[in-house]
Amino acid sequence: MFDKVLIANRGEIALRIQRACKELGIATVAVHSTADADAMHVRLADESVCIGPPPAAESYLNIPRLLAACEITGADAVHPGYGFLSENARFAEILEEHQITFIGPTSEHIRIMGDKIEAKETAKRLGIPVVPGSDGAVGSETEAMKVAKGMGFPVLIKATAGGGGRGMKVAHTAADLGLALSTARSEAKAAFGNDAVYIEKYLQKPRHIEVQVFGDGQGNAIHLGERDCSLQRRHQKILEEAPSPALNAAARAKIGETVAEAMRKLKYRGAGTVEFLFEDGEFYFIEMNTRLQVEHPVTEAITGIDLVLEQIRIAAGGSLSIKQKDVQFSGHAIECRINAENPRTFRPSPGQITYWHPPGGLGVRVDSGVYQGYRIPPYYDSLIGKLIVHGKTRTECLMRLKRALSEFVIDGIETTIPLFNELIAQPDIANGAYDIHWLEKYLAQS
Ligand code: MV4
Repeated sequence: MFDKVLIANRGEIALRIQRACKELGIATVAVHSTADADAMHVRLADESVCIGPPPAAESYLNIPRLLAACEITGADAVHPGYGFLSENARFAEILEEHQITFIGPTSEHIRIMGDKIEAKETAKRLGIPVVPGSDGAVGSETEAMKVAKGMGFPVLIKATAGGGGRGMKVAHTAADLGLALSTARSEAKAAFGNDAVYIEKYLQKPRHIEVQVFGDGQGNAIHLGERDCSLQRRHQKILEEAPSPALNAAARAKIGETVAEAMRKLKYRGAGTVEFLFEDGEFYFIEMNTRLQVEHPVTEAITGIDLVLEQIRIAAGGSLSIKQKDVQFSGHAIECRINAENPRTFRPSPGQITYWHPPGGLGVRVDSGVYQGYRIPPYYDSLIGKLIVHGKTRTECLMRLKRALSEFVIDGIETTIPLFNELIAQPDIANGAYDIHWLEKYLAQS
């Protein structure tokens, strides 16, 4: 087992990782920019290293500085969290070259899944259902038109170097295709330095359902059920839940086992999330995330499994401590992302938290790195905490969520809490009847 883990992240996920390390008796190193010197995880770490000024490029994304922090402190492993360098294959490679363990998948698997065309081809080869579309990248407009007409419009053009909604363009008719193709290509070139694009049939009312997987790197893998992440605004998840209200037990078992078997074949190591669109009872692979996700606590709530403990054990060469038959799903969980933003305009609202009172009670968890008096810096994303609520049923979970939200007091800044009070009162949300467009339609009409 590791002696010392450097946590290459900040905010709530840095504290979350620190908790798992402490439970395993592992010393922790916090790295921080000058803007995060007062962060909770820095205060609670065994050691801390200031790695630079606020800009992420000069701190949390700066590989030489992170490597230097490892060498100064003698850290023998790094946990990247999510975002920042968590899916940077080169970072994983460099750490391994310095005999420092990257707590995550192999750099090869990170690289494969980071290229969306290669990820889709790999998924298809492993038996995972994918969205109908082009066979790899499309070249000329003529080729694109042939593929599009073969599938029928509308179609979606995606950048292979994109992901998470970046570099996508819809072509509703043949007349739109040329412009959509050239725009997608030029935007991909500008954003990612790679203008390769592919085409897919555009699914118009899907849900976004992702399956949590865990592999030990030796050909064993299990799935931990799914999460429904359809409530999104501009590709930012707002609320996530497990299990999905749209799946029955048969669909859940089928997609879970399909994904687990694919990860066994791949010899995947660590935590991973396979993303699907779900429409008319069918699953369609869109992407795989080779990292721990923000919304992992809803899976922890319904399975009782600590995903970060498992990540650390696997990275230290351990085998999976659970077999598929041991995975039991119990109840229902919902996570609300509490952002320091105006609940209507979503304009960031950094500043000092003058009063902080999180909710408690049975089935209520708050993952946050802030505290009363803490000053939220304006440099990073606006997530200040996650409210995760668990109940025996979805109805009980919603009751508890409503109560927990009513208890949550955050003064001094604006937050998205009022939005959640509104949303859980909407019949579609109460009934779980929403797709990926529901929230933006709701916000547009309210
Ligand atoms: C799609 C799609 C419809 N049809 N692909 C958005 C980000 C990335 N995960 C893939 N995304 C989509 N891919 C096809 N063929 C719709 C989306 C999409 C979306 C997907 C999941 C959650 C929210 C979304 C919001 C807009 C578009």
